[in-house]
Amino acid sequence: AIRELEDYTKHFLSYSEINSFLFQIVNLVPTAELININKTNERRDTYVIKLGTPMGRWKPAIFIDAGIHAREWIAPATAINFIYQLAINPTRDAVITDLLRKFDFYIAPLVNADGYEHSRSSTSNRLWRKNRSRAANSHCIGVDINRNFGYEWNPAAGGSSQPCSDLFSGAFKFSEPESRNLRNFMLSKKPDLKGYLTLHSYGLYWLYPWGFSDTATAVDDNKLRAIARTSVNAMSKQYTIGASAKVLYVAAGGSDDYAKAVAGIPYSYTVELPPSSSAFNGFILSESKIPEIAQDTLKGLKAYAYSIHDY
Ligand code: ING
Ligand code: ZN
Repeated sequence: AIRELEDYTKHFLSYSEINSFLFQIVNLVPTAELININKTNERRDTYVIKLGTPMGRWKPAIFIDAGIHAREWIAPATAINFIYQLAINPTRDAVITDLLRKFDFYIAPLVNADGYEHSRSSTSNRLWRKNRSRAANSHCIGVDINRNFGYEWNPAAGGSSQPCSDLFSGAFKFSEPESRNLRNFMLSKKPDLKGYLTLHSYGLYWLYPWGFSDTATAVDDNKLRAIARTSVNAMSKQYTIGASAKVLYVAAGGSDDYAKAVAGIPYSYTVELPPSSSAFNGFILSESKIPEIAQDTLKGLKAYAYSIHDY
């Protein structure tokens, strides 16, 4: 269905609705650009939208993605709200105007469109996490895209070598188009990218590398923690901050570790959106929660952007 532009921000959209939204934004906003970062396993196109005020000189950039995991519907919804607020700036927010002059924002609202559509389909599994690729020697489907990235890839560290596991790391690093698409995009924008936020749910965590080991500490751990602290202090929800393997669990092959270690993005974070970790079935949220969650997270994004700008 054709929706009013603002209406797109209030619902859990389908893949095709997300694309309609993106196409309308680039038609409306002369400085917005759409980049097709290639197809998913089931051959859906994956888009990144670029938003920023051209300043006639180099600017640092922030890359935000969402929807690596199929069932975490609040993540793409939050990314759609970010795009709307940055592209349209309906409240003429001076902070947004300023940030668009300081940075280019690249936002990929739906990385794993195949898994997302599977999770949306009434005849399937709402709690599907992985993509939809078929393993070579198994009847099981899907790889966990956040275990498939190539830095310190290791199924034994918080992933799995079993195709039937929800945490299947893939047969080898970057076996999946969805992780390769993100990798290729990050590498193509190197060295512009200064920040990376990957939106997940749930639990209220603002996490930074490393995920691959709970005994490894990033050389700039103090800085990563200070930026996380500044980001979460701007929000009303009570987020926990820390290195992901230390405060949550060990998980090798995540996009944030790769972004920092290989793509050279210094300030790389995984954001676990609401609800809190104590929620029952926290992947399933009412659409009525989208605006408040998105508005609160936008405050975190603004604080994050200013914080990394000054480092
Ligand atoms: N959580 C992340 C996961 O992929 C994570 C948490 C990210 C752990 C990065 C370690 C490194 O398991 C969700 N909700 O997907
Ligand atoms: Zn996730």
